[in-house]
Amino acid sequence: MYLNPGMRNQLYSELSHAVEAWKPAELTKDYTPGDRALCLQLEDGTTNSLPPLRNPDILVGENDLTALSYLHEPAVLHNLKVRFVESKMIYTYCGIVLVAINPYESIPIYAHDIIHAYSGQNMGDMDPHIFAVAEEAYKQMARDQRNQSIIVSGESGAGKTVSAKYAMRYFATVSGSSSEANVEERVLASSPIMEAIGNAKTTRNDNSSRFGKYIEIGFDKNYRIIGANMRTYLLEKSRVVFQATEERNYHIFYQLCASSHLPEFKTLQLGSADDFHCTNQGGSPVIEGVDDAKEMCSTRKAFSLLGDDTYQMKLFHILAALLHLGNVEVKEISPDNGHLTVFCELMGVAYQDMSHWLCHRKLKTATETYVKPLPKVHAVNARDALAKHIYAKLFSWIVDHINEALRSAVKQHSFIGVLDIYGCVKSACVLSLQHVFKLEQEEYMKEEIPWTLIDFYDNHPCINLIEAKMGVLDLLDEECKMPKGSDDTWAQKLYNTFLKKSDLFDKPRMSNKAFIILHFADKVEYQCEGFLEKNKDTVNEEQINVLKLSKVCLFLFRSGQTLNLSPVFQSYFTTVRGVKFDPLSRPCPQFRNSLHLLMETLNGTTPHYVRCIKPNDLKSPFTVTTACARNNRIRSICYSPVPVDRWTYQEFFNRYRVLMIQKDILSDRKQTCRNVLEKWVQDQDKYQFGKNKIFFRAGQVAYLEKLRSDKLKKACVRIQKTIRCWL
Ligand code: AOV
Ligand code: MG
Repeated sequence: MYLNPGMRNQLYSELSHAVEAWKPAELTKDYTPGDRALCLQLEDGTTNSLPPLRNPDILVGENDLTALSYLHEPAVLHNLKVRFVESKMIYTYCGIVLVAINPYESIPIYAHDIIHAYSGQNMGDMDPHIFAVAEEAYKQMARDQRNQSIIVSGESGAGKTVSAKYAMRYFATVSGSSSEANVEERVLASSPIMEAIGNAKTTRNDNSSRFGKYIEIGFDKNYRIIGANMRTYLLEKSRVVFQATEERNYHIFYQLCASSHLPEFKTLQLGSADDFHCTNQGGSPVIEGVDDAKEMCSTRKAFSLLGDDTYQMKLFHILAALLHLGNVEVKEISPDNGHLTVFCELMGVAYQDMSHWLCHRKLKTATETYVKPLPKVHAVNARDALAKHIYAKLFSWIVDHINEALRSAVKQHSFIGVLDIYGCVKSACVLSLQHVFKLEQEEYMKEEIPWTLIDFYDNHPCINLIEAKMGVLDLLDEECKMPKGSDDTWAQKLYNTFLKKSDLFDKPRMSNKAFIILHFADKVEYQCEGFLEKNKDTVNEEQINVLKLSKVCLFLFRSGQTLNLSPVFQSYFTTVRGVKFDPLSRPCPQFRNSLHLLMETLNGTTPHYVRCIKPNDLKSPFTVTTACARNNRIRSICYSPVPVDRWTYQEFFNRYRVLMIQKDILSDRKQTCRNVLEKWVQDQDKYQFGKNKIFFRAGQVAYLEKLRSDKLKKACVRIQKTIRCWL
């Protein structure tokens, strides 16, 4: 809780409350320093007691939250509010983590002169900034001869992609290339391309990344930028054929439609995005403040920087073809279906073959092969699966192509990786926490401190329930393979396997087609309907064979990847303390492997963390909605680093000199501090002496501050008296 200064009995504290976030309460008994608890009465008459947790004034507004004696939610919230709302400072440190609050307004702190101001400086000497983190990574790369990574996390719309781009811009600016012309410009050009094909408007973010990206920026032995390489994760393929209300497909489709009048695009036979099923489902084809035609110019410019224009046109052909494919009615395809004709022209495939295989399927038994017409639902699903498959191929082809263009001829000496995930991929979250705790523990070990204060919620049981062998997802895969498997039989298997056996699993009383998973603090009910069909989502191999005969799109299928990339994809909507899983797109073994690879890579680097915070849901500039800022976001900061204060002996000495008398003061600072503390703090468990630092349990700095200010006040009174005597 947070107590306002100056208010005593009429005190509005803020008690945690689910709806209002904080509730008013009154103190029923005066608090005196040293009390272990505050006695409170809420408006409804109930009483409560809480530890006194207000931070001393000198600490409020600090640019490092770990300087707070009490690192709890309201204190963090208050401190961030003071900095963000009152002083318009969006960056604050929390130990080794940079907390970045989305200002939803462009602020003039990213210009070239600011980059140069941060270049070569020490982190502690400058205001917290993404550039300071980037500089730190750059410096440590050279100093420690070690690869670095910047891990950006936070919920959708919090500012991850923006932060990642500024970090990249920092490296491109401070490490201007030597030999190769404009390599830094080309590295930066990868962003507009990836955003055009991998970002879309969602209800939470107008430019939401629908894939995860890890980009390694390569440096030579003089730490000049020489190239880059990226890996992508979890592209949301379903968006290509389906968008929820108010959402859009990938930007590139709207950019193409907005440029359809250009002579070079005439052959694409496009028109308004309203005319295509794949771009009009959300009913909201325009993004406020964005001109898709203009964006197309940037996309094309970026493509041109990274490759030749012929390929660019080929890609646009395929993308336009997908829009036409989405408009093809698959039942009873007539010999002259307009959209299918254009699709076939653009893709360079035979109309006859394509129209046949859009509504038929080849079935193989042990002895014979026969062709069967597809029921309409299956034909629609197969058409959509094809569109998604082509898009995914195109996407990974473009990634490969960019990587090729950014591959350096010069030997790479080291790299800095920037990880920009979407939402918050579960494993990356867990990983980042583990890293933070490891670093904390390392500091204790370095200082030879025996405490283990770390206490954080472990969501492994929940992850296991979903992911482990014979977990929820495995059973889904099994059921998909059963000839008679259905959503209902799957639900039944789940009940048989987990009901009463797992504390985290439950069944709704009134339904046989749903299940409940107890994620941290909240129960989530999942409806089984449609799981199996989505999970199968297989591409019709005959359709792919038709495409492979085409000269236009053969290049997409040349890579070594197997045809049926199991479309079983995933995204994890994660909070640090709980995992919700999205059944429509979930993990395939390949993904799990690539995530392991990512973790291995990250583990080989020195990590730097940026935690982005979305302060409100309305995209209002410099506004914090309390209820919004609570709810895991702030909490995740409070729990990541450990709530312990630490001071070097000299810092402690400087601040609390006033508590010492002449005979306490020795040349040995550590012994001096020991003398003082033994005098003032009885409970020896409240502090620990490390080799270079003192560590305090939460609350001690507040106590010492109180002693200090009392002393100073007394000293003041004495001086005033003395002066009066003189007068
Ligand atoms: P995200 O990457 O975290 O969401 P973005 O980086 O796309 O979020 O940020 C969302 C929007 O917030 C941007 O388009 C900007 O309008 C605004 N914004 C973010 N950071 C800043 C900043 N430093 N200064 C000004 N405006 C900013 V997602 O990708 O949806 O999880 O999947
Ligand atoms: Mg993003």
